[in-house]
Amino acid sequence: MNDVVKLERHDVIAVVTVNSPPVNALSAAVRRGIFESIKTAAADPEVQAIVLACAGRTFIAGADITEFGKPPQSPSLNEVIAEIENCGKPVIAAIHGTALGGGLEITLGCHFRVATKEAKLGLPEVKLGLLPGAGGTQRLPRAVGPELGVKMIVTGEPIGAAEALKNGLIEEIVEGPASGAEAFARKVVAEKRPLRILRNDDSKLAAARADRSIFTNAAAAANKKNRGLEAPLACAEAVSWTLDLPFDEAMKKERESFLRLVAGDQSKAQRYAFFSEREAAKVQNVPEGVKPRPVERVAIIGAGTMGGGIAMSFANAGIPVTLIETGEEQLKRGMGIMQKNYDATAARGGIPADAPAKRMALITGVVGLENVKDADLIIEAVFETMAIKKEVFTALDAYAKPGAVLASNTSYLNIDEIAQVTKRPQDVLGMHFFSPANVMKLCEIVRADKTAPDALVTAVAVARRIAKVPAVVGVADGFVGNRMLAARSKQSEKLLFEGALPQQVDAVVTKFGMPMGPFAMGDLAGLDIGWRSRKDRGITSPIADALCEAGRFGQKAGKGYYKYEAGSRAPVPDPDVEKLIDDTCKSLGLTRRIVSDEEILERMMYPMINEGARILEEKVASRPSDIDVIWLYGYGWPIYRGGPMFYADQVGLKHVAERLSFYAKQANDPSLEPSALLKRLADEGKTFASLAKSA
Ligand code: 3H9
Repeated sequence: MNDVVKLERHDVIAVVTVNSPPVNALSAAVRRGIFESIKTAAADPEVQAIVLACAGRTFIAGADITEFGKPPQSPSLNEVIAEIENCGKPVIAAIHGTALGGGLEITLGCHFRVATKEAKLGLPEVKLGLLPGAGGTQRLPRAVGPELGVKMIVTGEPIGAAEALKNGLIEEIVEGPASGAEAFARKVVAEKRPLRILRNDDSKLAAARADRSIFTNAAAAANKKNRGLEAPLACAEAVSWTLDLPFDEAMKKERESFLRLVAGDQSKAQRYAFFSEREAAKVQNVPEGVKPRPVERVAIIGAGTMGGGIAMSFANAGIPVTLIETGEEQLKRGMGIMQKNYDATAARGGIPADAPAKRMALITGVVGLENVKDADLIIEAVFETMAIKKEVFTALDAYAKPGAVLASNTSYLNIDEIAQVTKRPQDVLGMHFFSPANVMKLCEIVRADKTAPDALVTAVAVARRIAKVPAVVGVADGFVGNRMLAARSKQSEKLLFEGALPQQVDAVVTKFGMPMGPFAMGDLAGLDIGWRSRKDRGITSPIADALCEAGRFGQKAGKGYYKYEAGSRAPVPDPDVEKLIDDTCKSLGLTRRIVSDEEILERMMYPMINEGARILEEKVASRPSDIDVIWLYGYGWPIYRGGPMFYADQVGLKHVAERLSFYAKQANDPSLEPSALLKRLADEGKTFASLAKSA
């Protein structure tokens, strides 16, 4: 039919094959090709059934996201689906890989669906800030019932072939997708099976139409984790129209809702996050064709919270791990915590009942660094002290096999210095995981001075294999994320001296969409850690020090910046803290003032953005989008705000720069002055995004 869609005839069966790598997204050419193929096959008197299949690694993975926001080209996806649905001959979708978004919607216009056993089917539009815009909100609930339908559409999570079969989304599980679908098509023809046209089939809606709570309960359950997001609510509302409105009217409303969301700021931010995440995995400044080294076994040094979490991430991906401790006691403790963690997840239904045993079997706990000898990748996760790190790396140099990648999970320390103690600095880099490491998706991959390109791409590839989002950064104190966080912490502390209270600052930050404010976060991490480190370095921080002197170490002590009821993690504002802040300020001769929420927000965000700009100037990060990825996946930055650099572009760099200058003068703090890069972009009326384009 065209370059990307082929039409063949196998006697009475027409086979339409989409071949548009990498994921067969529904570009205008693909839509046109399918439309014309169906029309041709429907008009061919010899053809009795039509199979729609895909070449390559997957069935259609959705609309072409890069086309959003551009002038629409016909035929629209709805027109393609209508052509299929109304063609009068059985159309069978042959699904393999992932049938997602518009890809699944096309199959819902088909009369039958078959899939291979590893296939996944879903409507993930919500993750891009959208709702399914080609009938998915109306046809999927008709196929699987409104309970599962609303769950799949609101969470965006796909289901596997077995569940799809159980719930009537597919008719059969087949071996080869196209050949299986063809055999199925011959059966349909022989049996003269009536076409199943979902738009006309309300049978699965009857129960929820009679008892609305079936739907509302399922919608509420699916919508639990969506603070601040518009799309999940729009998704649930659209599915509810299956119960209340005629199909065509609901389709009109679905379209309107889709167009509203696709033009909105949230979806723009979420689509930006999707592409930024993929961009981050493309390592810059490595020679073309560099291949990752093979990694079959990993060793992790240290079975503490970080080491254990990292080990679990590998075991979750089926990669065998040697977990190494200095003594039996520590090892037993670490192994016990992982087991408990897995058991709790299985008890919650988060993983299958047999998963804890299977995953623990992949983790071999041993004592002694000499046990790293078989590992292709070694990740050190011991105490954050340079002397200890150096000791460990000296030993790794002695025991690791040639070519093994040696990674440190340090969150601050200089990897160049660590690499120097080995005779193989080309194999040394940082892999900075975020706590809890088995949950948080970010991995900052730190490229040191001498890191070899193939060692670097190995770390990136491994991170992706264990379902982490890698972002390559350079050596710097705190790398990217923690360095920017330090800029924010400095301001949050200052705000207390000037007149704000912890609960006011935290409320502004959480209202913005972050999961926690800086003070609740401090309480969670433990205030004594910073106190000890300040003492070591001869630094004071009068309010934080006074809290620690009063035994207020945070959550673990039941009190910190807040108080905590026994057994509760919920921070409760404490008048004693207010008094402590007041007294400290008085003793320092400081007069407190009313600080507005607007000032708090600007002083929490803009200094961080300024630090991000410095990080770009210094080439510690190579793309603004990498910085955004780091904040999205390591610090819980709200996805609908895209990341700090994206947010700054939305606010306008001129405004950000002006406010920073203002606060620099107000606080007599020259470090708040806009960085050279920020100032230049602001003066030229440009954005951080323009840097990526010019690169
Ligand atoms: C939708 O369908 C709306 C409709 O309801 C209504 C319309 C009216 N478009 O992730 P990978 C690119 S919304 C364009 O690394 P994997 C991706 O950028 C859509 N490009 O591979 C990357 O490019 P590059 C609903 C896309 O194997 C390359 O493909 N669908 C699209 O790890 C490989 O991607 C979704 O939200 C796309 N739709 O994972 C599904 N998808 O190599 C989104 C991918 O230049 N996609 N690319 O960096 C995914 O979830 C994953 O890509 C998938 C493959 C699971 C398919």
